[in-house]
Amino acid sequence: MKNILEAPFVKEMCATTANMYRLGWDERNGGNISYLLDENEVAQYLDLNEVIRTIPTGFEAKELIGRIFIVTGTGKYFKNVENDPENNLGIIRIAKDGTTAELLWGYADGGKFTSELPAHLMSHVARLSVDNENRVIIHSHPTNTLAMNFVHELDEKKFTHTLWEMCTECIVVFPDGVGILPWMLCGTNSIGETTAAKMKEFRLVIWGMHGIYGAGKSLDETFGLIETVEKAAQIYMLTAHLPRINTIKDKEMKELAEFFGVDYRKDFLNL
Ligand code: 2HA
Ligand code: ZN
Repeated sequence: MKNILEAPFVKEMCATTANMYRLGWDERNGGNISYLLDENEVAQYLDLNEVIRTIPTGFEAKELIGRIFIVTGTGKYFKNVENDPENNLGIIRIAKDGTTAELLWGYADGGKFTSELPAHLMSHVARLSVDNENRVIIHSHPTNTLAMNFVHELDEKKFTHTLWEMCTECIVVFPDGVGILPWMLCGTNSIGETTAAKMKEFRLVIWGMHGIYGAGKSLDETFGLIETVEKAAQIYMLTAHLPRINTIKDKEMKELAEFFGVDYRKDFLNL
């Protein structure tokens, strides 16, 4: 059996959480990540018949029975993952009943998965229904994206349009735009269901005045999506109070989307 601490998926979780912490997006226990793993890959590092303990999830995820995820721990700090993965991360498998998580590794101090597991697992189900290669869900509190929530209308078309206008590459990176939920109580099945419903249409979903959810095929791709939104939001926050002299025009955004061959939200442009 290979050393789990050397597994690429553990190292990637360490690198991603460390990057996000240093970018200032994940203060204290803010943010959480879940990453769907390949069973055969995990079997090189862990005995899949050895369940350390079982933890109820509080909801049913029939579509994910038998699936294995690495997930950040509840109450844990992104700041600490890199130096202590075994306490701050866990590898869980959704048991045959669909409502129990079987712990295969991690949460060594008796902890458990993030309180946002409902939003994560329901989002995995939603994304997998439209893209069977989706593996990652990331939740984070990126500073400028959050700041923008307080000064910009929380309307999906208007918010996406503003972000697209801020960086030339935005419409190419997230042509599907950004979904938005109003402020809601977090950590509940209800916000999980609402997030997942949006995730059928968008890979990025803003939780009003809280943070953002991103979905993708890999940690890199999902991180990159959030990073691009955050960069656009930063440009917006640096310029929103200044007279706008130049702007990327809607016909230029259309030109970009067509040149790069992306399927973009045409109804989010004003042409
Ligand atoms: O896990 O970010 O939304 C901490 C959070 C909850
Ligand atoms: Zn949060």
